[in-house]
Amino acid sequence: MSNDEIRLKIAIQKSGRLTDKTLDLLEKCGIHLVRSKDQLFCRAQNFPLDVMFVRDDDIPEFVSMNVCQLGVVGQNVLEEELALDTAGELANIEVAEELGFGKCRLCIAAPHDFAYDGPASLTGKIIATSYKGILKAFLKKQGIEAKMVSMEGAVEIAPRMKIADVICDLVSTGTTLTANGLRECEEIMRSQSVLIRNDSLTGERQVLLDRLLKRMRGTLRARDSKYIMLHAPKERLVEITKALPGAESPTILPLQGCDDKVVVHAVCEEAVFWNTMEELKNKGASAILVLPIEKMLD
Ligand code: PRT
Ligand code: ZN
Repeated sequence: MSNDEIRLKIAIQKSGRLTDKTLDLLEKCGIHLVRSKDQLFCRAQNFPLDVMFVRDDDIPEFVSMNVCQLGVVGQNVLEEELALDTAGELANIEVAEELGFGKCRLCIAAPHDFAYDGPASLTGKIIATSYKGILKAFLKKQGIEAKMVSMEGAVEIAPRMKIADVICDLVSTGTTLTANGLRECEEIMRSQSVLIRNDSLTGERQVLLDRLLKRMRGTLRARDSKYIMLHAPKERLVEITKALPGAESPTILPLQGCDDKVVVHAVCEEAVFWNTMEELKNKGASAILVLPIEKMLD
């Protein structure tokens, strides 16, 4: 391998909620990483990609500085870094793809006895948060004056400790809020993890990114898609194919030894639930098989 081989560098979370899903996505894109536990840098053997393991908060800056051309980070972190970046240094970051995992929402949550009746109820209150940038922009947009207290972790204990009246924090299942006697009052933003890129990629690096993106999109589409096979009576074929969720052009094949039925194969780019299968059966379909799809490439 020559030393001047063009390679891409991607920054991903070293250890946290996004790490396993990001590594899994790379693996499904055919990128094999052999990583020891404390390693901060890893070279993929079968794709010109190097992986840097860092704290998620550092990822936007690394991508902006072209230390890494790519990064995987929650939209919440990206938006927060952008909100704090008054000098516009991060303006060269672009979102290349929404990755669909790490879903959560940034919310205002308050103790049960706090009378919340819209954002105006926050006037003059103290809000504890790790997302001062996003929260400040939200309050400004709503025309509300409130005090913010920065907390880097355990934000949910702030009201009980009398540090703040309410909190602004990430929620996914809501269990943490419930366990701390809080309820969700207002959603400020929805988040999921995204692939970010430096907007100045050109030439061979851009070609590499396009290849990687095609693989990622193929993996992400496959994740949400199913392959359906079934037998359908010819006279109900139109009805049955209409009932297939998110299937554009099914393949229709003859069924050996059976003139009044055909075989239907279709890629459904949506979840296939039991009630869809029951509906298909009620319309006369039989031998219904739903199979997972591993990869897709158009
Ligand atoms: O060390 P490093 O700085 O890299 O990691 P971190 O501690 O800042 O981040 P980490 O690993 O906790 O989260 C990484 C990303 O995962 C976040 O930036 C979000 O994009 C995403 N994510 C998805 C979440 C959650 N869901 C989530 N539930 N991040 C944090 N939480 C926390 C939340 O702050 C609260 O404490 O989980 C608790 C609430 O969870 P529920 O399920 O009880 O509602
Ligand atoms: Zn972090």
